[in-house]
Amino acid sequence: MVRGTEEALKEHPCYSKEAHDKFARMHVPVAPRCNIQCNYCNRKYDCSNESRPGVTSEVLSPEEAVEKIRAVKEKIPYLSVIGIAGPGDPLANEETFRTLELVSREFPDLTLCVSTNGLALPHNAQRLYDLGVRFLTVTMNASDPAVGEMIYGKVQWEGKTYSGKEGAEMLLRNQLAGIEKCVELGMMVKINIVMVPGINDEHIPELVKKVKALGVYIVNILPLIPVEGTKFSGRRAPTPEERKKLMDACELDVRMMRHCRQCRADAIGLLGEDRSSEFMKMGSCQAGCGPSSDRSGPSLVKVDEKGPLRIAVATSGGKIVDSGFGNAPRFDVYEISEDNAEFLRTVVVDTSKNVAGSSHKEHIENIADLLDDCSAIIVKEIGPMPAKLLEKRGKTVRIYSGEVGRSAFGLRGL
Ligand code: CLF
Ligand code: SF4
Repeated sequence: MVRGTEEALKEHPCYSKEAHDKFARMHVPVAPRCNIQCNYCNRKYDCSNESRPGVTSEVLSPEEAVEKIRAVKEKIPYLSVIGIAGPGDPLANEETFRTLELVSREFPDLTLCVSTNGLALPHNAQRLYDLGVRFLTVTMNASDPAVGEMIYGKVQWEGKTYSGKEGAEMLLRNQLAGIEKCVELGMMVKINIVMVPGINDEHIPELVKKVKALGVYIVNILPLIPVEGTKFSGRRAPTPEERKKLMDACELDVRMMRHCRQCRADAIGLLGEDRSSEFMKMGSCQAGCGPSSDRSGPSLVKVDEKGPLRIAVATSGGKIVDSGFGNAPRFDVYEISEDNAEFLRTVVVDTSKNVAGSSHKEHIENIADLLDDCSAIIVKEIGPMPAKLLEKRGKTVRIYSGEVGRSAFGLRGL
């Protein structure tokens, strides 16, 4: 039985601003294939320190997804939404439908949410509805094919590949027809728009008016994330001021989402706290530094044997272990000896160098260089790539969330 949509709306962290810091969503990455190519998308890079749509550290089968939901639900009782948002297009993957079926059967209390490019939506709207989906997002960046052709590469539809204006026309036509059908069925439709300065920024108000007329519930204008290896890698993201100005103007026509976190395809937790690395598949993290407490667990930092030991802690303010390895703005280095921890220095990291793609790898290597005199690193989370790199360098990694103190260091007593 599907939960009442009104009731579910109040607990949906993306659709309701009031819910965003109280209820969690979990994305299950069961959909690796895509049927179009957006000029800003590159799904090649895979690292849990890289947070943007299209990125995941693992792809799950529908059965694995259900198993993972069981584990997450136990740890996160305020989980309210299961979303399928990639890493490709959910509707281009039959696994999406199998997952929805299994999840709705086992967890009728959870709300189902799907995010799609909309190409296959007219053919699947009824199917999604019948499986219990009431919250649907379409990422739509243009309503004019002349603008659309600058954003999309190829479009694959019914065994043929289209490009240029023809491809954009096909996609936009299906998006509009799909949105109309979903609204008619009574779904809460959200439109995500990627704002690309110089390409669609001036066209967005017209697009918003068009989708508003179709009866969408809310619109979300996201900034372009320029990603290496894509056509738009050299383009700039809009400034926060430019985006705010556009959102303010469009808000006169439609409800505007302003709390989006541009989540990964495997994001888990409240919108502001991604806990996906805590629940990674056993063995997916090469250094064995997976979740902290609910599986076999990371190796604890050993402070005996070889005398003084230097440990780096990922902490933004010095008091709490609150950062991932790749996105930490600062590490505090401690020397541990004879059951004591003595503060040595703070290492400040230039996070502006943390750009998706190969520069991201350089960023990770630079941090490892800065912490080269440390034998162990304590972080809130870490992805497979940095974990492997640290393992190669002989470092011990500990995943820990909580205060920087004796327990974080693995020391006994208070
Ligand atoms: Fe996921 Fe999207 Fe559903 Fe939310 S995300 S499928 S509607 S449950 Fe939310 Fe993440 Fe922004 Fe998406 S913050 S990227 S809007
Ligand atoms: Fe990437 Fe999504 Fe565009 Fe497909 S629809 S190319 S997964 S951004």
